[in-house]
Amino acid sequence: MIQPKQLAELFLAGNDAEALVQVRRFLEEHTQHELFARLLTPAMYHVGELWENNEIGVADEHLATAVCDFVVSAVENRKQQGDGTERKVMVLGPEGEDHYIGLKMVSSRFRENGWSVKYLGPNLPLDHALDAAKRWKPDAIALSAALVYRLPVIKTYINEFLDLDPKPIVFLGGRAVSKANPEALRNEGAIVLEDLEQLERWLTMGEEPQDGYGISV
Ligand code: B12
Repeated sequence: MIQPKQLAELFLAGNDAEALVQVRRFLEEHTQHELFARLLTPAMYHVGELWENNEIGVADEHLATAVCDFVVSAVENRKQQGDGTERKVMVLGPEGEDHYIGLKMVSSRFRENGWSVKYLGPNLPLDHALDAAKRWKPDAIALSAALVYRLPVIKTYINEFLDLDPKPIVFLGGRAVSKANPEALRNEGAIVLEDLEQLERWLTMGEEPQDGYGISV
């Protein structure tokens, strides 16, 4: 079975065809959640390390991202159109945030768990996010932040979303969350999920997060 670093090499070589072959092979014995958590995320984190150490350049990292993006889309399980009674989630990154592969994975996991998803992508200004939420009235809004200095902006988004009527559940995740002190994020009223594993448990165990896996406030 392919390892994350080997997959990262295929990403960096721009070898989308072989990357997809390997990923489909992995999926013969693993779930989509495992693919995201155990193979694709570590592969991209490895790309990040190579970039940080100047072993690869910006163009290489962009190419790797594009291939990863392609693979995430290619393994998406699109089910039949729902009957309109599914729970609804809006998924987005705040203004200034360019990282979006994690958001796409989160969208996919909601979809596979039967939710109706509007993936609004990264870098969405607050006014537009609020406008979309007022029109669509989602049950939940999932936000992602990759960089710790994004957290003050995220807090503004959370507060504004929680003022909506009807009030959605607001999820916050992303690399910044797993690097930050969760205590600092507690009093914002969002459910802070440190990784896809925690999201999976929330999605499969129902509405009430249990202490110990989610930092629910
Ligand atoms: C690709 C990449 C880019 C691309 C993004 C392209 C894109 N469309 O996404 C580009 C070139 C735009 C970019 C830019 C920058 N980047 Co960048 N980037 C990366 C890289 C290599 C991979 C990102 C990625 O796709 N990861 C894979 C995904 C799946 O991981 P993830 O986002 O963490 O998501 C997972 C979890 O966090 C979680 N999750 C995420 N969101 C949510 C939400 C919810 C609700 C839940 C439940 C879970 C969840 O689930 C996901 C699946 O496991 C990372 C390395 C890394 N460690 O991630 C650096 C990295 C994040 N970038 C970094 C930096 C510094 C930058 C820049 C500031 C560089 C610069 N000087 O311009 C800019 C900032 C841009 C901006 N304004 O946002 C640093 C951050 C370091 C730090 N101190 O925080 C990193 C870590 C690289 C490094 N090692 O130095 N980057």
